Amino acid sequence: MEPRKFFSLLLGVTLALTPINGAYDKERDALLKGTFPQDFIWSSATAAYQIEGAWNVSDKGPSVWDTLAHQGRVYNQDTGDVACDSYHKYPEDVALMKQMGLKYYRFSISWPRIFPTGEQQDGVNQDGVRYYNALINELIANDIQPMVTLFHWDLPQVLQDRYGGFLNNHTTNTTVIHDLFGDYARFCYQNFGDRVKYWITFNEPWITSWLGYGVGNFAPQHNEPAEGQYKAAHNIILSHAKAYHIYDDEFRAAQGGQVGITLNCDWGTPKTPADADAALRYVQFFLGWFAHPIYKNGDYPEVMKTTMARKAQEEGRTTSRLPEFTPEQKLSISGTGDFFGLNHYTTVEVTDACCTPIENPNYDTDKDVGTGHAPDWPRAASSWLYVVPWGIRNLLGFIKEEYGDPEIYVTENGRSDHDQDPAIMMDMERICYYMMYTNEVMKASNMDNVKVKAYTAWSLLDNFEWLSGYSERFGLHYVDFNDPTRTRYPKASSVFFKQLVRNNGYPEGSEFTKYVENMWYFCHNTTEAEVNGYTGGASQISSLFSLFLAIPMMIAYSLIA
Ligand code: PNW
Repeated sequence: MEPRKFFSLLLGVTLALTPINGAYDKERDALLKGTFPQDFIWSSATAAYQIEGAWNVSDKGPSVWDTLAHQGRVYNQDTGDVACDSYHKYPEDVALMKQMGLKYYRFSISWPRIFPTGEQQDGVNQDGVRYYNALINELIANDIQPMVTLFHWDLPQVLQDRYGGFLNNHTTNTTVIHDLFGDYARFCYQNFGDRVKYWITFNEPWITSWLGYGVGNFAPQHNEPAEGQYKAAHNIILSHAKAYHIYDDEFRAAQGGQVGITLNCDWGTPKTPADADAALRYVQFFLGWFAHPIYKNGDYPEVMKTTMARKAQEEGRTTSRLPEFTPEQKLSISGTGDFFGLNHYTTVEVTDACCTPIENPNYDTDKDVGTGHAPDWPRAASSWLYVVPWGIRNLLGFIKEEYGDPEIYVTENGRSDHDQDPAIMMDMERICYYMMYTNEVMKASNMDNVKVKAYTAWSLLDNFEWLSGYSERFGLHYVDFNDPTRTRYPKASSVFFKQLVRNNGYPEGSEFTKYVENMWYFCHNTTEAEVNGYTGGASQISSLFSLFLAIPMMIAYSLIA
């Protein structure tokens, strides 16, 4: 039998045997055919601490994540000491991108690899500068444009010890952390800006602020949930503005690049119509906390300010736990984003939860909302990551309306699976995730006229997944962390992504789109089955996958690869 016939027959059988998912909404979840705008940017992302290793090579200083990991605080006592060893293996990483036809790469620079103490006056680590120059040159030589994040959580430990990191004097005029971040940014613009045209100041300040300085389970492990996150966020926003203006004043004319920030946000959907305000409040406290000052008017969202003022009264405080910007600061913060960087993974269901207890206030209860998830939303390996493709379309639409229709770069999106034996190389769930989410992004772009300019897959490689260590895998490529050579192996999702990039979406009539059409309902169904059969290890559906999908997938690849 001709392979193509055999393939569709097999899929037909699979489809017939697949129960219809009650959550599938014919209209909302339908496959959109078409392509992204011609200049659309397809990229993949990593971060320094998660892939580089070489934690103490040359004069690199320790970061707060080195400290946390060396204290044994990570699952399985994993550390980023070696990670993917990209410090040495970067040419292989670049070759993988080339293979996939990617023309952009988002990576981060490790601050303490450049300035070991975080301060230029204490010395520069020239080997660190050489490393990033070599990586950037390798990218350019392969026709891949670098998008560089200046801060992806690895604060120099010395800055935490000397100044309290981002807690440093947050409401006085003597704050040094803004200037230090500005110096570091300037040094990067100076040394790499001739070749780097996309700069992201901070990655997910929400995580640094809340998990790093509020909850304190992330580095630098400062536990002060009533106020720590508000102070840190305040400083991060001002540091961002500083770095933006340095580029604007000193480099833009000569280098002609763009500077933005990457914010993360889960979409909040109301559980019932009565929870609509609560859902909005949730998004304002999450995304608006940073986006409102930077992309709107230099100040926190109104609902955040009024809510926090009311809390202060209830708590008998004279001032709000949410700090205030001075009029000059507001002016300097407003409009400091040439593009809007967005990391998005999941959606939560929000309920109104009025009047939580005030004895131990914290950012979670400050919002007066409850969060959960619908029973039919499938879950990834990460406990927080539920697969809700339509959420990203809603969030993109919200950003368009709320922040004056900015150019949006999706700088991360992806899903995890488990570190298990045998390794998940036929990563159908990841293929389905990318298929469904990118299609929703295309709806936002082509149907809702959102200016989405880029889509970035997290991640190029399996890597150090923060507190989960190497137990959760997000990569398009598999890395064996027990193998000293850290060989990379392409997963099925990298083949899928290559086709997606080559097709620039889902053009009518292409072989790729036909394949996607065949997979569409299966993707919307199997992921649900996965959560039902979820055991923490291999899900029941995995066996179904290998039986009904692995074989047709192989054939599909031979047809379309
Ligand atoms: C982002 N959460 O982090 C980061 O930018 C990446 O470094 C990370 O690897 C990726 O998403 C996957 O997690 C997050 O607990 C880390 O809700 C944790 C959470 C969300 C995002």
